[in-house]
Amino acid sequence: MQTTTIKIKGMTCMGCVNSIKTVLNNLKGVSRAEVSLDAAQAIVQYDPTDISTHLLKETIIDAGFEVVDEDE
Ligand SMILES: [Cu+2]
Repeated sequence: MQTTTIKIKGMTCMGCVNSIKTVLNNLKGVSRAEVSLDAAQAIVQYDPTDISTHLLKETIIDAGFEVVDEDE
């Protein structure tokens, strides 16, 4: 299990937080996703054999938000 922090742009309310939380938690390989509006980030615990950070980010983008890309 690994943990990654993903910086997110575009969240404005708890509805945004909850929708990102839901899509992340529904992904196979994600064991836990915590999303913070104040910190503008998601902290995701995932199994790298099932899912990549790339797909995690893609999922957030597909949900209508922006990911601030940092070097990994
Ligand atoms: Cu919102």
